[in-house]
Amino acid sequence: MLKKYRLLLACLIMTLSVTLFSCSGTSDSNSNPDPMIPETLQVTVIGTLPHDTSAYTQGLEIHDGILWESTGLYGYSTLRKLNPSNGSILETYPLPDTLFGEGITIVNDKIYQLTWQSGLVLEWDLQNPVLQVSDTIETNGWGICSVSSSTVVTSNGTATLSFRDITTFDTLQTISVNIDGGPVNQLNELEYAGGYIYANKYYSNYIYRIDPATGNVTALIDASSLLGSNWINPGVLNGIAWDPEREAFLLTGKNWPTIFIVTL
Ligand SMILES: [Ca+2]
Repeated sequence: MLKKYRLLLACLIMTLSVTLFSCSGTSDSNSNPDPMIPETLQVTVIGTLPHDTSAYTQGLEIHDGILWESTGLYGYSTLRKLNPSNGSILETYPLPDTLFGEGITIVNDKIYQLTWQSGLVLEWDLQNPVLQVSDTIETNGWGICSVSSSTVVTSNGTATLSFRDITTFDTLQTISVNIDGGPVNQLNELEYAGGYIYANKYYSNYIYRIDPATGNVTALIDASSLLGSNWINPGVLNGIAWDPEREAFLLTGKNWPTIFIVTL
């Protein structure tokens, strides 16, 4: 008889626990939805281009029907001119062995290329690319994009983006990129399209869509589906270029075999 009561008691406790747990779960999922948490967008691949697996991609940009790429590492850094129709390399412009290439952007027929730790901003004439030093910056160079004919935005591996005057590279203002108030660190390659700054976070397969006025992340773009499971040592996603003709993004990464043409 005692056994029977014990069994009954155990059943009652279990039923009560399940009910409480269930109520608690329901309550959590229905209360306090946070409107500040941005939506997550998936990428849809609409085409691919081959990509040089020796390219340690640091920046990607399309300008007047040409795809430009910056590659990094000491002794291997380059500026490259690519055919956006088939991915072929049209020209390669090597950097001195002492410089580590980073992001690029094109403004007023000049290609601006950041370098990692030298503080030097490199400038190339678009029609006849010859290396010159344009300016210096006071921080590491990671990513760069242009938001107007007079202003570029740079990243340096933190959550801060700096808006700079194109003629001096002096900082005009900074924004702190955040999701619901929390900083998004290690911002790297940048792209400006449709009024938003797009940035990828180092070692992440997410691209962040950022409101340039506030630094708020308005959407997360999940690019993890692009990584091939059979790739040998795939590097991180680090190339974002908006293609106005295709109305699509070109995405690639360090030493990836493929440039993906994607819509969101
Ligand atoms: Ca870019």
